[in-house]
Amino acid sequence: TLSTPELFTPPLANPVQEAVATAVLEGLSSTPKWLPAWLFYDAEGSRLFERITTLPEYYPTRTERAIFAGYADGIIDTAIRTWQKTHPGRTGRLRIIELGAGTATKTGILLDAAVRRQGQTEYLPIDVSESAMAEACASMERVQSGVTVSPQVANYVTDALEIPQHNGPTMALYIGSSIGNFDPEEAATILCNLRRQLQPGDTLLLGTDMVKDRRKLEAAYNDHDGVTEAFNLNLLRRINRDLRSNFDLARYRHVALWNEDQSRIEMHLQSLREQTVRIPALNASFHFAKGETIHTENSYKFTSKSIASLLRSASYEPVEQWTDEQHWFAVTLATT
Ligand code: AVJ
Repeated sequence: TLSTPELFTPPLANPVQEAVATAVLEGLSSTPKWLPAWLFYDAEGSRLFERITTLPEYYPTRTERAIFAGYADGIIDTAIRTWQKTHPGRTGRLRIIELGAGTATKTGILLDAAVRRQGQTEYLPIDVSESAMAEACASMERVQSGVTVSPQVANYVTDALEIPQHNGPTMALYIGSSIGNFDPEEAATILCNLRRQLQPGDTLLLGTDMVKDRRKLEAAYNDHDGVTEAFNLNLLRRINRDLRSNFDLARYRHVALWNEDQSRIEMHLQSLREQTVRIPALNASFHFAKGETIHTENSYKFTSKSIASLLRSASYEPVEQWTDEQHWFAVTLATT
């Protein structure tokens, strides 16, 4: 329960804090309580996520990287050929754009393949995090000769994308199973918005984590070292900092479970006792019953069928799919 916020709460220092305030007020006023997954990614949260990607239990990152390592040349070739089918006799260099580029550690493999094929390529990473993008650009331009990087700081979920014109094929990357954070309707909306920026014959390369054994899935979100637990709890620390609240992290527990009906891993923070938390920046207090949960993340898992139906619902046509031997992760190329 919420003590009604006053009509005018004092404005916060910056737009990010404003967005945090709006999200936290909405989510913690709801029943059941929830918070959006983008709140994880303050500086500490981004560092913790980078650590998660190296954990033995967290297979998605290394599996997708292995798929890229094995098939990068074929992926680039298929993207170019797909465009050439709708543009007979025309040539033009493939450029690569990336949604939610983050630090873009896997993208280098695809950029290398594009440079091998055509001598040079243009790379347009789009991300909300200015710091992550700066890091990505620095590492990329140093290591990859032949790659011209034109970064854009934008929120591809909330803002309209504006991608410059190009004489040649564009391949848009949406990898790392980032799409998995969104429910099927939101996911279709994001892919539709992207599609409006693409030309006939352009392609989308979509990375998706696949449905598999419950134990394997749950282990990936309940790692032995507690890094995922720290990542989940860090959300409360972030809210404490941005909204001057007093969440006691020791009074919440990390929970991650496979929801088979919804085909998703769910992460929650469970209150270990009855408690009330004051959030000065919202001029509000929130009550927690013992055992009450905040739903902090969904991570949808896919099948070849559900990938195709998501793509078709956003008006794409699947072209080709690459996967690992165990079918743990899939990388799907689709065209407009
Ligand atoms: C970045 C959304 C792909 O869902 O696996 C990792 C985030 N959360 N461990 C995922 C995450 C907990 C990750 N994605």
